[in-house]
Amino acid sequence: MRIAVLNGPNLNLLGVREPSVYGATTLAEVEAQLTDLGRELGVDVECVQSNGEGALVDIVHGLRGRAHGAIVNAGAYSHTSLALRDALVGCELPFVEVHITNIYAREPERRHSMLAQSAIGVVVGLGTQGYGLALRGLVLALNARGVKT
Ligand code: CA2
Repeated sequence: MRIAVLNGPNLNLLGVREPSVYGATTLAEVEAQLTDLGRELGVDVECVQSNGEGALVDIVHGLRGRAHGAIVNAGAYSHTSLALRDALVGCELPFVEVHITNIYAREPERRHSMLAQSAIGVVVGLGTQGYGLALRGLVLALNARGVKT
């Protein structure tokens, strides 16, 4: 099983800026932890970050038929990007949406996700640990759909 981990705009700043909001763990550390967890679970993990909406759409297109599922933190595009939802749905890529912060406890413009209605599940507000929880949940959900690890 191959799982993609997609991070959107500004998440390359994780652990570098605003640690009081997003924590002190860097994106490279999160990706390394997910790769290790993937090994433990018997799945290949491929991590990508982009600041561009179109670039994220292109990345999803490139995953069609290659990845069985994805973990997606689309950053601020989560709240605006119908294009990204269309790509995920159009490429038939099952995904779990992740937010490091509890978007429902933040400003009104962050309280709606364009992606959530098409996600298998959503993990919010648990910090960067949420990525690992999402990976475990996604693998279980894909196993239940008959995808072998
Ligand atoms: O809570 C999340 O994971 C978010 O997706 C993070 C996005 C934000 O726009 C969403 O509303 C919620 C922002 C990512 C910015 O990441 C930074 C990390 C460190 C320093 C500055 C920005």
